[in-house]
Amino acid sequence: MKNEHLNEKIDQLQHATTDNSGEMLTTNQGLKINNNQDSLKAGERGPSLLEDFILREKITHFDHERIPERVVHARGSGAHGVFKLNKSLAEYTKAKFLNNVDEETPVFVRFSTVAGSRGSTDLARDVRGFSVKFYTQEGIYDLVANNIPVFFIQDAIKFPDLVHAVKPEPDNEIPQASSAHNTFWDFISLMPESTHMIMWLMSDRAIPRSYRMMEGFGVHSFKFVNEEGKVHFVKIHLKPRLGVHSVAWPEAQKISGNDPDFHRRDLWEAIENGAFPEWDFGVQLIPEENEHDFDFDLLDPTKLVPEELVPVQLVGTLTLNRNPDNFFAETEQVAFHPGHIVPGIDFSNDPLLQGRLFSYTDTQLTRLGSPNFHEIPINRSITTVHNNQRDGHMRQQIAKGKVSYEPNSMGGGCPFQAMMKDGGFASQEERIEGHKVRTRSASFVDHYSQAKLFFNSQSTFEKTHLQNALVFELSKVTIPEIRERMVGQLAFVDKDLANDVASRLGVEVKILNQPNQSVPADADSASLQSKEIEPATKFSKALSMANTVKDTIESRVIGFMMTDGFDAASTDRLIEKLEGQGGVVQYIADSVAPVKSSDGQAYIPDHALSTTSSVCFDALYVCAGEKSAEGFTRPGNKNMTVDFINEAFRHCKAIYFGENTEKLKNLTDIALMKHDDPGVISADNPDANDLFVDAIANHRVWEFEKERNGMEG
Ligand code: HDE
Repeated sequence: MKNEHLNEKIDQLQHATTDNSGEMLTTNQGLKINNNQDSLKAGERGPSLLEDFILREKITHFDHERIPERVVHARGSGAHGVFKLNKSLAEYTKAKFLNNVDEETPVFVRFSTVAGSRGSTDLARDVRGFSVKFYTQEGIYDLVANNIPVFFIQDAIKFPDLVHAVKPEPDNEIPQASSAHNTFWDFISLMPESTHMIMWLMSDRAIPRSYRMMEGFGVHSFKFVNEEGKVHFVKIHLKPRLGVHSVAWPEAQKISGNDPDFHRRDLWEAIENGAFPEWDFGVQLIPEENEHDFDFDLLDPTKLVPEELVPVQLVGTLTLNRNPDNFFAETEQVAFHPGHIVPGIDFSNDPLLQGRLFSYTDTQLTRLGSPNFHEIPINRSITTVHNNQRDGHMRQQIAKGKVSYEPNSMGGGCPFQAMMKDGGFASQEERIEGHKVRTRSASFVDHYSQAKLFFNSQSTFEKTHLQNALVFELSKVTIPEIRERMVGQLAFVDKDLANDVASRLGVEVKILNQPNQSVPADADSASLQSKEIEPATKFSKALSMANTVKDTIESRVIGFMMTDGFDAASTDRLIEKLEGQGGVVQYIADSVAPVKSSDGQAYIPDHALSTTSSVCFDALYVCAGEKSAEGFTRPGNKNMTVDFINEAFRHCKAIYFGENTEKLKNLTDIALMKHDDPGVISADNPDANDLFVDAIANHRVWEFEKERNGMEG
C-alpha cells in the first residue's frame, strides 16, 4: 500500500530509508557482527573487557537514544499526504502551490495534544495541534495550526506563564496532561482575555473522537500578496470531510485507561485500511483596506472572523495517505515553524504570531541539538538548498569549493540573490509609524463578546457539556477564591452559565470589579478592563458541532457482540452493508477463541469482553440468536455484558438488538426508557439495518443523554 503513494518527498525520503530484510547485522562502521548475544570477557565467568567496542558502541548509542521532548505539543502522531488545489488563488497570492489548479504538493502532518508529556494519553481535555508541512516547489511552507480558531493570550510575552500554569505543578509534577488544577485556573481567572478560548476548551472540541474529525485553524491573520503586490488578510481553515465529532467526557477518561493511544491508533489504522482522512482547505479573505471594518481587531488572536461576515472559500483538499516508516525519524524529528513561508504569504502584526516567529527555530536547537536540523530527511525541502552557511553539529551537506561568503568573485558570485520574478522572497512593504511602546492596543480590550457568541451558538446539549466541564475542572481546584474569581468571569459570558456552575461548586456569583492583573503596573487599569459588550454577530452556525457532517459511517468502529450459535445469515448481511459504506466491524466475544455460528462457521473474535471496553466503539450490534440473549456466559461475564451495553447506552451510542435478543435488552437500562430513541434499534423494524446506519452516521443521540442517564424521564 505504502508505495502506491509516491511523490517527490516520499521519493526523497526513500534515499534515506533502510530495509534490513535479508541483511546481516553490522556495527555503525559497517563491520559484520558474529555474536550479538555475549559481551567479550576475561574468562567464561570473568569481567567484561573495555576492549569490547561492539558492546560499547551498542550501549553508548542506546544511552543517547532520547532527545528532549517538545516543551509543548510533546505528544503527537504524524502522517504523509498530499495537498491538491481545486481553485486557483492567483488573484490573491502568488504562492505557486496556491495558483496552479490540480497541482499536488506533498505534505507531512503532525497532530498533537499540548500539555501532556510524550507518553501521555491522547484523550486529555486539551487543544489539539494540527501542523502541516507543505513541501512546495518554492521551499517549505508550514501551517502550524490548532483545532481551535482562537488562543488564550494576546501577546507572546504571556506564553511561558500560560504554559507553566497548565503544565503539571512544579513541586510534585501533578497532574499529567490535565488543566483541572489550581495553577491553571488561578492564571485563567486573572486573565480575562482567555475567556473566549476557555469556552472552546471546555466544549467537546477539546475531546475529539478522532484526529480525522477535527477542524484546523491557522488562528492568526496572515497575509496573502499577489503578483501586483495587492494584500489580503487571510484566515486559514481545514474542514474534515467526516465532520467534527467528539466523545463524551466520562468516555474520554475511560479511553485514557483502556487505550491511551486511541487517536494515534485510529489515525494509523484508518490509513493502513485505505480510509484516507481528508480535509477541505478553506480561506477567509479580507482586502487590506477593509482591515478596520470589524468590531474586533484582525490582529487579535483571541478573536475569530464569523463565517457570516466573511464566508470560507474552499479551494483545496488535504489527504493523508501514508503512515510514516519510523516514528522517531519522521514524527518526532519533524520541525515546524510558522516562519517557514513562501513568496505570496506574509505575516500580520499579530503580537502572538510575531513572538512565535522567534520561538520555533530556537526550540529546535535544544530539541534536535544542531542548527542543521533542516537537513534531517523529514525536514528537507524538495528544492535544493544553496547558501554559505557552513558546519555545525551533524552537518550532512558536502559543500564544494573555497567560497563560503558573498559577495565573491572566486565562486563566480554564486550562489546569487534571486530576483523577485525568479521567485526571490521579498517581505511585503508595509508603512509602519509609531512610538516604541510596551502596551496593548485599546482595540484588543473586548474579552467577552466572542465568548458570548461562541456560547450562544451552541446547541442545548453542547451547553450542558460545557457547563459540566467547567464544574469538573473547577471542582478539582482546591482554593475557593480561584473558583469564585472564575465564576465571576463566567458571569460576563452568560448569567445562567455562571449561576449553574456556581451552585454546583457551592460558591456565590459575585460580579467582581476585578483588578485586571494582566495590565502593567502603571497602566490605567480601568481603561483596559473589558466591558460587558453584546456581540455584533449573535449566532454563528459554524461554531456548533451539532451542525456538522452526519451522513457517513466511514471508518466508524462497530462492535458485534457474538456468542456460539448466533445467526450467521443476518449478521453477514449487516456486515456487508456496514463495510460497504466504509464502517469497520469488530467481533467481541466471551474470549478470543473462535465463535461458532448457527450454521457451523467459525468467526475469530477481535476482542474478548475482558480485553476491551465499550468506550472503544462507536456503536454496538448484539448478534441475533437465543443464546445471545443470555449475554456472555463465561463466569463473571454475564454482568459485564450488561454493563458493556449500559455504558454504550449512557454515552449515547447506537445500539442494535438482533432477533431474539429481547431478553438481554430487558436486563439493560434501555428497558427503563419512556420515549422512542432513534439510537436503539430492534430487529422487528423492517428498516432496522438502514436505521442503524443512520444512527451511526448521526454519531450520537446527545438529545437523549439526560434520559439515557436516568436524569429525565
Ligand atoms: Fe506553538 N510552539 N507557540 N502555538 N505550537 C511549539 O515548537 C509557541 C501557538 C503549535 O507538531 C513549539 O517545535 C509560542 C499558537 C503547534 O511539532 C514552541 C507561542 C498556535 C505546535 C512553540 C505559541 C501554536 C507548536 C514546541 C506564543 C496555534 C506543534 C515544539 C507566542 C496557531 C508543532 C516546537 C509540531 C509547538 C512556541 C502559540 C501551535 C516552543 C512562543 C497560537 C501545532 O516553539
